[in-house]
Amino acid sequence: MAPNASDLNGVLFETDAGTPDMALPTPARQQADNRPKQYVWRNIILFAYLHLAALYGGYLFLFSAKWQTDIFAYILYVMSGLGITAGAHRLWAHKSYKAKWPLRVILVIFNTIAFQDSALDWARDHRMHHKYSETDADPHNATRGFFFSHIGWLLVRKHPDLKEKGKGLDLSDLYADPILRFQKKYYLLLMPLACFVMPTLVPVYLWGESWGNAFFVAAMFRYAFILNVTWLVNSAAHKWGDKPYDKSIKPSENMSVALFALGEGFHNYHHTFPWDYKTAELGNNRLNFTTSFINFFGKLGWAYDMKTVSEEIVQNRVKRTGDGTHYLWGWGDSKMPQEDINAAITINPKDD
Ligand code: ST9
Ligand code: ZN
Ligand code: ZN
Repeated sequence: MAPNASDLNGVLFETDAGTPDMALPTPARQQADNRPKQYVWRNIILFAYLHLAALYGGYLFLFSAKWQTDIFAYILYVMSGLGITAGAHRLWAHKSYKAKWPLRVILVIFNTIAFQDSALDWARDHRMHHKYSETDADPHNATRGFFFSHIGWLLVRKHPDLKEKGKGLDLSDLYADPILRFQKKYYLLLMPLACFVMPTLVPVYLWGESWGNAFFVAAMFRYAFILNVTWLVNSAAHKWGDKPYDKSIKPSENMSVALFALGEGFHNYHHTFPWDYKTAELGNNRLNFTTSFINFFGKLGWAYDMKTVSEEIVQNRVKRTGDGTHYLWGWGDSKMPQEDINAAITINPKDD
């Protein structure tokens, strides 16, 4: 079944929007059926092992590893995180900006270190997550609960609705990129090298770390940590937080998640305006390292055509569908408390 306006449950690109303030013409619905789950025991066993190994790695991180190994694990976390946020998410899934090939190569390397499957498959699932948000065709449908949207969805077969509706997704832009095709074609070779082998070899050979510390800290602990941070966007940020932009959907503004997810926790904004390269409203850049990263490459000319949403559209949307938690629009806003007005310092005051 091809996607059409009547079965969409969320916008993905501007072209999906049907109102002047960029919403769907029909209200979003939340839905999950009671179909029995088909467990995938291979994944259950592998994820159980990963998390046990990561707990041990966390202990070694604190009490045994060399400081160089800890810093290296942190650098890998940021690099692989950017491969997801700036790469798979904002560039490939949402087309919210464009990148010249050297930046795409950097991002695809970072993305392979993250091992969240090929960027092509990641973007395919993520496009479904936005278009059919919180229905059976959403891979990590949050209406199935915290556990399912966090990790449970990777432990069972996908819902037939997802596979059916997914046939209508347009992925031609992604398949047109030879860099993405190369990553997908050689994924089973490149991914183990980037996510497990390289992170283990570097500490052992460059600063004499033990094999155990290198593997459990820089590979297993770092990998499981970033996976869980990513999954928190699907679970926690679809459950807890304010909804200043659209109160009819589950995605919420979750600052704690944004802090760890390199700026990806402003999820009510993101589901309302998914094509905005900042995934957050202007002013939230303090927690948005990914936006600073893209802006840096923007200055070099490697990132370009960054899309964002005008303040007027955001303001109209906040007024129409927000839950009233949006911060003040500026000086003189009717919600501004009198004590803040009294306490404000005015430089060079002049009555006019
Ligand atoms: C991982 C991914 O963890 C995490 C993604 C999280 C996304 C978060 C988004 C949040 C916003 C961004 C914030 C980023 C923050 C980052 C912070 C960083 C500091 N459309 O999948 P299969 C069809 S991965 C269309 O095998 P099963 C298709 O025909 C972890 N069609 O389904 C396909 O065949 P093919 C490591 C679709 O058999 C066929 O179905 N990876 C779609 O039900 C079979 O597909 C793993 O652990 C679609 N969307 O198995 C692997 N999907 O592919 C986990 C499927 O040939 N995955 N089709 O075209 C699996 O093992 C399996 O997918 C499964 C389902 C068991 C879950
Ligand atoms: Zn979401
Ligand atoms: Zn998204």
